[in-house]
Amino acid sequence: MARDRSTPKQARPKVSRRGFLAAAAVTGAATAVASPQATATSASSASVRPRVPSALPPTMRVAAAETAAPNELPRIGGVAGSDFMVDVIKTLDIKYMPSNPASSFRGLHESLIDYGGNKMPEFLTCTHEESAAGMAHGYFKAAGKPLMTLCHGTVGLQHATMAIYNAWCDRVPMIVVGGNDLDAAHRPPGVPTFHSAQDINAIVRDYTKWDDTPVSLQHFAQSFVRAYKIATTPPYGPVAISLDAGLQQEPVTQNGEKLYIPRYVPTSPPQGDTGAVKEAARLLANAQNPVIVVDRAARTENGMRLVVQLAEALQAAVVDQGGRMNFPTTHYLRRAPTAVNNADVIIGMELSDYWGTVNSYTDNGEHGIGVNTSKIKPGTKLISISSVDLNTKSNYQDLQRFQTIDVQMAADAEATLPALIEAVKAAISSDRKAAIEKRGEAARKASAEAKERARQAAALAWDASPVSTARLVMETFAQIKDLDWSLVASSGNVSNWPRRLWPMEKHYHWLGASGGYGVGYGAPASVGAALGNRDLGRFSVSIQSDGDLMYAPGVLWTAARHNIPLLAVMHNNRGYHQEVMHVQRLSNFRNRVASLGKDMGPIGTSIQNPDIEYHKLAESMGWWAKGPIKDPADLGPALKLAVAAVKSGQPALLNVWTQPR
Ligand SMILES: Cc1ncc(C[n+]2csc(CCOP(=O)(O)OP(=O)(O)O)c2C)c(N)n1
Ligand SMILES: [Mg+2]
Repeated sequence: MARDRSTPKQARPKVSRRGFLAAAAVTGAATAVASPQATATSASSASVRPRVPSALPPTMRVAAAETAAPNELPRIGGVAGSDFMVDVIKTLDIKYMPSNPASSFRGLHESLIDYGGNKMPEFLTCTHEESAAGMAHGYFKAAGKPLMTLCHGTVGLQHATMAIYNAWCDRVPMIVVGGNDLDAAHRPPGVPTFHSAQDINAIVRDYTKWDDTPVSLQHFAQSFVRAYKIATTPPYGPVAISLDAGLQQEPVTQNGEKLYIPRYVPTSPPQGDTGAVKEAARLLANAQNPVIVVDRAARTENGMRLVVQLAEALQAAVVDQGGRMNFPTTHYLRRAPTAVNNADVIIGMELSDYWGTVNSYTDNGEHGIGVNTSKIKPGTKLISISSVDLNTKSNYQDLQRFQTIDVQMAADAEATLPALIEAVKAAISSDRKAAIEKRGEAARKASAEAKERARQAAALAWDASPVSTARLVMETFAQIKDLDWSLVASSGNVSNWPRRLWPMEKHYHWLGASGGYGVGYGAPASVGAALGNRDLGRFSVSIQSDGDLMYAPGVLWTAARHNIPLLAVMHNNRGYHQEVMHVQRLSNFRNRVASLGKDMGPIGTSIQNPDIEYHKLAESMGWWAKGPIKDPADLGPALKLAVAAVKSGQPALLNVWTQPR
């Protein structure tokens, strides 16, 4: 793709940007029935001035703007500004654009599909902006490339917010473009004005890394490339661009200067300071019991390899908190979170909650305010590598409680690991080698014992009906184990069985959770990740909870419409079980019996009476679906059929009734 190029010189168009917009608005008004204001004015000039109410009902024009067919617009000469925007977007190789359509970005929409050929990016029709942003979130974690999404002014962006917040907390990049008509003197009154704001980016400013409102086409080119760069420099995160409707529709006039597209060159990630890396290596090499804790340490396939190298060099226990696939579940150095208790040195890499890693909080204190205790021995040295230290947004509380750290690097863990591994190897003296070897032997024994315990726990209630979560998870694995599988999401709570029992060794075997714990992530993120996996030839499977699916089930249709194969195995416990337990605990605490109404859980926490027929819901939107499965003996055969459907290129859903968790 040519870069730094200019657009061809255009003759000055006959209709100016604002003349064109005003004409469109006037044409709309003229064809509608005369507005109340117009009637009032003509009446007053004829005879007595009638009383005009201070708050007028919506005019026909207002009502027509989003309910009637738009009027024919005059033809413009020259190149539309949004065609140039498409040229800019195409330099960044953004493959898809999951979006819900809207008039505030109609200029860009039309250019993308007609001038841009609906390729790079391809418009994926979404039924909710939250689903679109959730898809972009999941896609990035499977494919390692960001997507863009278009949102309609105030209202579309408001819908997208929770998914953007999850991506922010999960350190995932996406480019959010919101349509907005800025010029109050010229924008169409009525609905388009309700959908405009001075600054739509304010809606998401607290949880985006950067945003801008370009006021010229050249400004757009700079901002878009800058937005992409900022989003994809660790710590990754969403960015927002407010796109003026006038700027999209205005023809390219060039104003005497040539438009150009800045060339995109990736920024290298921040690496830990050499002195701090050496000090960390010295502490780790001389520790009796070093522990490595990882959450989003591995950004790429190579990240996992590096974590393994560091762990093996030290024969140190690794606690994988699971924000990403950081460490193989089959590795003998993998350990439970309690491993920190006996550590003398802990290195935390890209942890979302360092305080919570080394302290415990129990929500049942004497006064109902919780008990805080340290999990670690006094004097334990703490090391941290986290690029999130470079984020400085302050309103949302995703930085968690403050934790004092002995050696703290505001740097990307994956980029720092090669230097740290070298420094650790150099710092291990020959007399330490035997002790380190010995740690490895003990770890192998502990690992085998932990696996056996997990297997025994999974066997409990194996034949229960509704189906136990361990059985749900292991029957699923039995059907996919020979495929190149990827567990794209696990919503609700299935007692972490996949990460306890599935042999996960590739970086896409587990993609992590939502980040911000905003429920409603599972369904759209699974579809987005399945899209990324589809293009890479991988088989996608998700554990799909009932509560999560009902936030925005329309994403099921998007999966079928765009031929995205995904096996969704439902953990349908007929309720918001997490909340069942919260209300139950509070009732106990207050010496009361929780009121159940007619349901299983406290009022407000069950999803039953009527029971939702998720298989029918999915089927109605083009999925292969079966259920409800209540007898565990029926699960294996149904899964076999579902896997075959997914292999044929379809999404498939199994509605399985499960135990609470
Ligand atoms: C957007 C949002 N709304 C509400 C909550 C509170 N919440 C946390 S877990 C949960 C239950 C989710 O139900 P489901 O997905 O079925 O999982 P389960 O707990 O039943 O396993 C709810 C409502 C939340 N975290 N996010
Ligand atoms: Mg549930």
